[in-house]
Amino acid sequence: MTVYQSNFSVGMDGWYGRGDAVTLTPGLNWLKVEGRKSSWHSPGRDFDLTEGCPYQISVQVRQDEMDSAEMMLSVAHTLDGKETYENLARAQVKRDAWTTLQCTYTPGYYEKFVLYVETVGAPEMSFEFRLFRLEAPEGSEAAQAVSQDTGAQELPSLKQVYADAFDFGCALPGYAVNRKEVRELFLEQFSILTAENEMKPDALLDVNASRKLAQEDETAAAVRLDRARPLMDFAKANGLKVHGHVLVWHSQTPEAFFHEGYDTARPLVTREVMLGRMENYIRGVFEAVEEMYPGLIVSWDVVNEAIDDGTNRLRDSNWLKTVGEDFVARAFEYARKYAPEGTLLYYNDYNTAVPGKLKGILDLLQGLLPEGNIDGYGFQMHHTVGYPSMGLITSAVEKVAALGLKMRVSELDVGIDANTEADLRRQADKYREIMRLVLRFRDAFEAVQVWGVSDPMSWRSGTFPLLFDAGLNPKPAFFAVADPAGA
Ligand code: 9MR
Repeated sequence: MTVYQSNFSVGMDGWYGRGDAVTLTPGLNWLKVEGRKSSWHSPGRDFDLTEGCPYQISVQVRQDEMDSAEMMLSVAHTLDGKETYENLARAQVKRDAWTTLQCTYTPGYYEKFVLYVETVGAPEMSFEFRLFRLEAPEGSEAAQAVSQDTGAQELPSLKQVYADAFDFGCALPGYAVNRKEVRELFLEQFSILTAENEMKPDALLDVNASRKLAQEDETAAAVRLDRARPLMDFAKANGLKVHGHVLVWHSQTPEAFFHEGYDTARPLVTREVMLGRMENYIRGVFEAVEEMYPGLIVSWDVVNEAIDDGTNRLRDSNWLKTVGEDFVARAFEYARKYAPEGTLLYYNDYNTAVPGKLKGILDLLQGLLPEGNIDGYGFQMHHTVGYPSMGLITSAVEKVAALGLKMRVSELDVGIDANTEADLRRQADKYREIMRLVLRFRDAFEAVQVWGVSDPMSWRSGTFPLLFDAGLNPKPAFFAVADPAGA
């Protein structure tokens, strides 16, 4: 477990300059080390380390003065008033590239320990460091000692930051449940989970079983939960809420669903048959979930992305072809009929901030209101730092809010061009502005969900769009979301 972590979002956290003129200045989430005159001049911090405990220590360092500089993580320990030193880890640090120094260190008996970061040569080089982390084995004496100590700088928890306003959640793919560090981070930060792919029709519809049943009854639709189960089990075991995604969608839905005998070589089924299949599928999903996970799913995306980006009317899809224009209304009718009481039913879409598309979405929502089966609208918000502008996003939220529907941000991510400090700052600013907007409408918003835990896990990993980096370290965007009122 992590027994100490510096994220430097709040001050110096006990770090000080070793060497007369050494200064430490806080940056975005790092400390800058300047004024060095000797290779041992360094940032250091006193640690109360337990003898014999195998600590994992890591820190990230960066410099922009040399093509490459060798840097070290070291310890100064004192016994009977005498200070001695050990170099624990070293690495070549290339210009402008955050580089990790890491080691396992098992302290001997000493009265005092100072961990510090120094250079090999390069006595006057300035550098930056961040994410100094100390881990001790679960259950060890050191882990217990430090967990009672308030010295460790905990990361803020997003679900706690927003607890009074709405749920803060995240999409998770099934494979990630096997990663302990992802599970731990998820539980620390998020209160609601969405299966990234495992509850879509191509995961839940059992085509082979449906094909067999269709020999007797063309309207049959068989459902299986196997792909969703690891995620649902994880949520259930840990008291997370689940948001269901998605019942009716043009994409990630087996083509066979729409054909006679579930056979893609045969024609599309009639409206009556497709309505029967839609009802049986929706009923089947609610029944299967209620049987195994009663009360776990608090809300569903009933229909996803029905509006076309070009025409701003219903997109051409198998649903439109078989059922016709009222397929959205029928989906909500059936969802309401079979959903456990209190389940919130959403229409979910992207590009809401694009004025033409917004008009199409508002028309669709307005048409659904009289039947009373829709509870809310989900804004996907797959954005970039440059687009759409906050003005467009604000206007979209205001217009949907005016319909009196509940709202949620269902799939938030903000892409950048490159993983540079400048872009990371702009990304943090955009996230912060979005959270400020959502807070303005906090009475109507039920949840905000980011679409993935860390950048490499994102569906658009090339744009580094999420709150945690490849090492699951919090990015500037994380701290912005955790402190929306900040500067
Ligand atoms: O993140 C999902 C990715 O893993 C899938 O390959 C992709 C396939 O369509 O779907 C992604 O999730 C989408 C979500 O279901 C609906 N809104 C857009 C999301 C990003 O494409």
